[in-house]
Amino acid sequence: MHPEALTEAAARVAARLDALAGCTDTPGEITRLFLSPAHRRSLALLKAWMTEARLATRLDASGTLVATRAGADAEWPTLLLGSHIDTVRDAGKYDGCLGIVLAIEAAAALGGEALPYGLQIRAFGDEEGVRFPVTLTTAHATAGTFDRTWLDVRDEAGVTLRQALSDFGLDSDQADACAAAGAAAYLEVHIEQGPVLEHAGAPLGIVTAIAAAARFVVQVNGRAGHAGTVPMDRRQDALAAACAMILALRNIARDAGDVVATTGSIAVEPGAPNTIPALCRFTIDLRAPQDAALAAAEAGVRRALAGVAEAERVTLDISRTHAAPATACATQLQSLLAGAVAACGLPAPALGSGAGHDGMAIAGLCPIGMLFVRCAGGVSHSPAERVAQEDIAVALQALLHALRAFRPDIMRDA
Ligand code: HGY
Ligand code: MN
Ligand code: MN
Repeated sequence: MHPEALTEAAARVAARLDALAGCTDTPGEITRLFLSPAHRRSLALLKAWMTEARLATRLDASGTLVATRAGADAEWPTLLLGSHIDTVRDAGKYDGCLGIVLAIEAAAALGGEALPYGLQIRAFGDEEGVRFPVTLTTAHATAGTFDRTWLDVRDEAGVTLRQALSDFGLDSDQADACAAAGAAAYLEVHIEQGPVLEHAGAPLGIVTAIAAAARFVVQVNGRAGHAGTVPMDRRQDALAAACAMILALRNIARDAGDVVATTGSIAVEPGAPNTIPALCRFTIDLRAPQDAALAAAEAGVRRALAGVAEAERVTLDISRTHAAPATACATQLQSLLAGAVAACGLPAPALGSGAGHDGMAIAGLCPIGMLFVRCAGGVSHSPAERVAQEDIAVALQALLHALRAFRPDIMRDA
């Protein structure tokens, strides 16, 4: 692609990301939850851009927007390009969306150029798992591993996923019948969400593997009481106990070295300033590069929380709401992407991903590859998320190289 055309395309990608950022459920910030009005508005924008890029679009029953490039024979293997368009609360505008808008731009740049494979873009609607206490449901639908029990999980308003799909105009009974056919491989371009590329002075990086992850909801049950009359040594304070538990799990992660543990949300009942908390519910997000380290960390966390519960005379319920094993990126796709980045005259550092991605589910369908794009300060899941337009340009250039170099038969012994 000529430098001027590349600069123009990168500017278009940046402008489209700004337009998508306007699709929010909360004015003044970027919050776009699964099957929300903002999700619907973002789909309208993406469909228009996909149609402009001569892609045929359809929304599948799980809430994934599928865009298929014309010209491939039905029995040709397909290369999937994907990422997610849902966000965390008060998010940045690049996490997920960058991969989709870049894929559309690459399809448009290819025009009618012949490729020896089918090309499909999949915009997943539920990677963050913020609205419902499950995650990666749409990528699992594409992988053919959608669990029908997820249809009964409820959001904070008590709406089931089944109802939310139906309210969105989707047939929830078909949510587990959305598997992609003939997928030879999956590629995702995504911001790094960490500082490694910036420290290395590299705009792009090749992902080697995605860390193992597990999420839990912990409920601590104490006993409500009058804040002024219950002696300190007679309390069963659910919130004080939860605080001790959260600090204990943080210390376990700190001591383990390669484990990260986060409590991202907490709720207290009854929530009155002069009442000893009877109940506290909080989340745990636990990750480690390898499955064994994650399992050891989980065992340590369970032991520590049980010890605090006993000491504080409260009861404890820990339920795991998500688990995804460490997921390797196929060596063939790592080499394909490294060659594409090198063809752009750039270094191609390899790095692991501490963040989770749709590829963790898609790996159950076909081999996956990921290209990371540098983001300022490694900041993500924040409105401070930033990607330089020059880095968008080289990411597009590298993606085009990879698409032109990809041959399904390189995946033969993946
Ligand atoms: O949590 C994650 O790592 C991803 O952003 N969903
Ligand atoms: Mn993401
Ligand atoms: Mn994210």
